[in-house]
Amino acid sequence: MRIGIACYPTYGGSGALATELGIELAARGHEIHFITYAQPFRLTSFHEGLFFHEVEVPHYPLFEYPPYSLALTVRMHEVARQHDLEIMHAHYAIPHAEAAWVAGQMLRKEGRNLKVVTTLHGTDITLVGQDPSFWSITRFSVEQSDGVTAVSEYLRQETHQAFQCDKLDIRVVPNFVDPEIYKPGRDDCHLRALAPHGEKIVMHISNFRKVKRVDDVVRIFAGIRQEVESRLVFVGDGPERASVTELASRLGVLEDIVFLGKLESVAGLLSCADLFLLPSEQESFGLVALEALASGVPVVGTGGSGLAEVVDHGVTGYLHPVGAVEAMAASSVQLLTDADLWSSFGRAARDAAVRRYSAALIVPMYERFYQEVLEGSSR
Ligand code: GMT
Repeated sequence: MRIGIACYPTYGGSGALATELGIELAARGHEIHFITYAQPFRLTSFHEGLFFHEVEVPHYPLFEYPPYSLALTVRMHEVARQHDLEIMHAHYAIPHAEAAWVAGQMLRKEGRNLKVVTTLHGTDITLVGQDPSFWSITRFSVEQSDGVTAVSEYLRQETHQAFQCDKLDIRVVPNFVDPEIYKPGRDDCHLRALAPHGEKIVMHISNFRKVKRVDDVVRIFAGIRQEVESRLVFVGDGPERASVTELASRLGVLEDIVFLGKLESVAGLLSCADLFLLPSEQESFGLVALEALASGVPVVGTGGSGLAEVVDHGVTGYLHPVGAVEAMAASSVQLLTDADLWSSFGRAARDAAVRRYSAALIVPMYERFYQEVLEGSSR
């Protein structure tokens, strides 16, 4: 198949997933065209059958807000014509689903048929899409898509509720991981640099937005630190970064925290971790938690959203209510101080990630869904 993929190219789970999907599909013989404003951050080497088309937004003094969606639509239209694309796969509804729909309408006028598949990832539905400035266009563009997928059952239900569209057919296609890239093993990890005195390594990776509750990460770590010699490794950056430093200093744990900033690849780091923390307000899925599980690292985080479909409470990690930092700290200490428990959780984590979420299992689900959309049988 000839497939366009529109996604956010910078740090974040939806862009990471979209890029990995493109790479996997190209390896399976499909022709893949990424259409976005920068080289996707996980697209670091040459892959046969995979192309990148940059969206350039012209600046003009009149434009206080340069119209990215328009430039994206025009690029989608151009690329779809030039390469005779059959499918445009929009990852994260805003603005990709709407742009793909308009590009499809432009092509229809020319007698061409471009099918639009939209994958809902998270805050496009649960946060941003519900802002009054975006609600109606998000609902419209999702409903107009020829096929819609969501990364979890939780997100499927949230979409039905948030957009009052419970008749809309949404296929759950979970996120996936490459178990050859994310795997246990500390031979080439950076353990000595991160924990020079053999401390346990607690890790958190995110874009430091409010929804991630990074302050809770620091509070949980402060609880762990009272009981266990440990260091907290933060990967990523974002708006809440300054508040993390301030809180850590107030709680007296700043010296035990390492900030690594934004990194292109985290596989080598994850395998060094003893524990991964994800205490988010809500997660539609929690791709990074899956990457931790695949690396054999148990996860402690919050239940009540999509993370509960990824982490099995009491088997591969522990989930507690949002804000329950003491309970999360206690579960973390339990895991870090009981070597047998930690090993059994680590093995179960790796096993569940490979058995339920390996790329070899999930990518064919997308292929079958594309085929259904092309045959018009998905709706
Ligand atoms: O929705 C977002 O916050 C952005 C998005 C991203 O680009 O990182 O994250 C979402 O998509 C990921 C990939 O499907 C999911 O693993 C994350 O759980 C989800 N984030 C939230 O739901 C907060």
